[in-house]
Amino acid sequence: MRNKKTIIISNRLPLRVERRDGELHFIPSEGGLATGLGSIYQQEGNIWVGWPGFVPENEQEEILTRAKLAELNLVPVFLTEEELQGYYEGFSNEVLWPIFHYRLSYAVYNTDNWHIYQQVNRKFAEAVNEQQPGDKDDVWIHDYQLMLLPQMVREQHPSMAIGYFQHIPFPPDEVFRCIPWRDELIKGLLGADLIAFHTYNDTQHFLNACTHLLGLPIQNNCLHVDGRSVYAEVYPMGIDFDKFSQLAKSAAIQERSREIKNYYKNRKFILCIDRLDYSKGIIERLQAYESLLQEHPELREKIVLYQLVVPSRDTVPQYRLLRDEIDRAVGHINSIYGMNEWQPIAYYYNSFPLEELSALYVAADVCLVTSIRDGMNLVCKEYVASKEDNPGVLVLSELAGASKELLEAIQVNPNSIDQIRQALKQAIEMPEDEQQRRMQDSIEIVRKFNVRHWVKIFFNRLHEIKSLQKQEMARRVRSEVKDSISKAYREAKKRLFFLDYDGTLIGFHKDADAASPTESLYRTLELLQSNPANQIVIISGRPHETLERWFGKKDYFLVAEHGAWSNYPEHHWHGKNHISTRWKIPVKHIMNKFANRTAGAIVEEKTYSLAWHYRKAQNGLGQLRSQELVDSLRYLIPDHGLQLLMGDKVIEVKSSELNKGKAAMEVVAHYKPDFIFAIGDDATDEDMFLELPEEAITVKVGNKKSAAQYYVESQEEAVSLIDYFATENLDETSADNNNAHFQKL
Ligand code: GDG
Repeated sequence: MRNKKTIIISNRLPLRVERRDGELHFIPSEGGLATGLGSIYQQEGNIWVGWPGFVPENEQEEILTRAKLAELNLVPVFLTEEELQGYYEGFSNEVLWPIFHYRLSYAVYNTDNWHIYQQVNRKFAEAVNEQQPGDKDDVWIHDYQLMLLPQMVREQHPSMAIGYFQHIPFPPDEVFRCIPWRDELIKGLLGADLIAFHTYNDTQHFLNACTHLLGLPIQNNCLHVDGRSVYAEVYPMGIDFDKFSQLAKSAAIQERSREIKNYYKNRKFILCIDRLDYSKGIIERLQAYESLLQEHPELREKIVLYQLVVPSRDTVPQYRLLRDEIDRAVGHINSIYGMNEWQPIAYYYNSFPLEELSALYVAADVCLVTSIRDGMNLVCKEYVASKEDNPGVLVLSELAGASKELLEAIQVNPNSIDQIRQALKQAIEMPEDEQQRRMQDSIEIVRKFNVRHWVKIFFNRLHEIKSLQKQEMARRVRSEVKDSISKAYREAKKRLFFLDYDGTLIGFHKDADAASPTESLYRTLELLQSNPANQIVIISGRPHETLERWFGKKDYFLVAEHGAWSNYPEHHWHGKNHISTRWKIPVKHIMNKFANRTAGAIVEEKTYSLAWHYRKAQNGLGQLRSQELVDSLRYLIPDHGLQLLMGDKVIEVKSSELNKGKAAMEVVAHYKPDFIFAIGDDATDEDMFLELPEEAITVKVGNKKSAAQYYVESQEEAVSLIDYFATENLDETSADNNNAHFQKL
């Protein structure tokens, strides 16, 4: 039997390429992601798909490369110069990166680059396909360069477990909206089953984009996409804690750290490590450092700022400009404030071995992270992990994802030079016992939520989601479920069909009056009712006058206003006259007050209920006002024996003596059926699902939490299920022409 396989996909493969003695050598990367996923992709059968970095175009070498990479379980996706330019530099780094880091003015929208981004995502999808994955395999896609890939993989493998993790922030939907291709990007992500981010805010921003831009229904953090439940969740990435902590304790690193300190004459050592990027707030930090030297001349010669900038993306114009700007700022500060024996800033534009990084972390009295925006920021966690045995203070931007976890760091707004300056002063002067206490809390967090833990909980959740989806599939009305319902249908002689109206028989209309029955709906209902063994009950919250207008001439039983009115058995309307309506005065007053504040909201008065509709109100505002309305109404509810219903874009208040459950049971008591079918989409239909006898077949429209046994995905599917029963009549009539049993009915 074929083993289950895990496929990791990211823009870059986790390796470094070195040419020694004329031969290419591939050295696995030591980066956080590579370490965390090492235990997964290095297992036999598993693979990591990505761009290997430079590869000479000559084919012979390409074959050689493939063979060597295969030994490391790595599958290369080779990219041409043009592809790299359009997909990576052009689209990923000149549209997605700036927008996702709130730098709207840096974005360069170029349609050709968008097409190349699509094309390269497709290329990655083909590379995955070449691995001939099975539907039981797991795929984990990483980061913003591959936002379209989840859906591309999904199209080929409908039931595969697909996870996506975004390492950079997700912006508020109003910012995300600026991207001309925003809908396609979200749809691409929604191919995944689990879409994860570093922080709660990123997750909320993504969910808002799904509802505000695509109008997708959402329940907590779950979206329903083509019949599949997709979850957006928070998984803050960790680091390899043990590696950094053990390195920091090793004799060699301790020794190197002492050398560094001595070299800088045991001055207070402030460490900054960043990839060259405008999101890291390097310029702002240098300004804050200058302001510290200006405001506190007594600190001159007593401190040193060690700034390591790792070269990155320097072919993108913004990055080249930034590099020049840093050069100028460092030169300016060193030339103005420096003295013979003292340079205020030690600046390196370079990449160092991990051991050197570790020695710097150990040596640093302060680690200063001032990202203007950062998905997580691993540098600050690496610093914390290196501080088990020696004191240190972390100054951390509140706009880095890590700030949500490292609450004991001194947190600063990176745009405030004053705050950074004050934080630096506080850090430099912090007593050692306070340093230790604060650092200890951070250490515990970084230790526990390390990168292996992150990988483990992500995969556990992905598998859990897959099994939730399977359970949902079992509840979904598909052919097997239909077969078993059909069997019960055929065996019955007296059947009742409870059909909710809005959202079930007819789709959602902004204008409630426009939702009148269509010709085809009339035909379906007529066909169903034409079997003498079938009785339709239209059970709705609508006023009885409306139901009378639409269905008064039919033989259906009609139940209006959640049971306040009904027209059976004699086909004339009677209401529940004993029910008090005194409560309507205060409730109407409150509802009117809110309708006057909310354009598009209206109050509907029915005999025994009041409804506050906000279908036509501004998206989001209607929701907010409806919540305020519910809060204002709450105190009236128990005193007057009322029930408050939160339906689809409507808040309804009615006497609790009335509900669809009680109304349906009255019909059952009168009609005595041997087959009951009930279908509805709303909270009001839940009463019906709960009260009907256990053997009733209850169906919810939409895959939401419900007391119903089954669900159909959409209103259209609801009608086609009813149509299925209606056509069943035809089969039955022809099949049973010779059947005395049915002819009797
Ligand atoms: C993205 C998100 C998110 C740095 N200099 C050297 C070196 N490094 C290593 C650090 C650290 C890594 O590079 C940088 O990670 P960050 O998290 O700080 O930033 P990004 O590269 O922008 O990463 C970020 C991250 O993805 C993970 O999800 O945290 O928000 O932007 O590990 O140690 N490593 C070596 N030499 C150096 O000179 N060997």
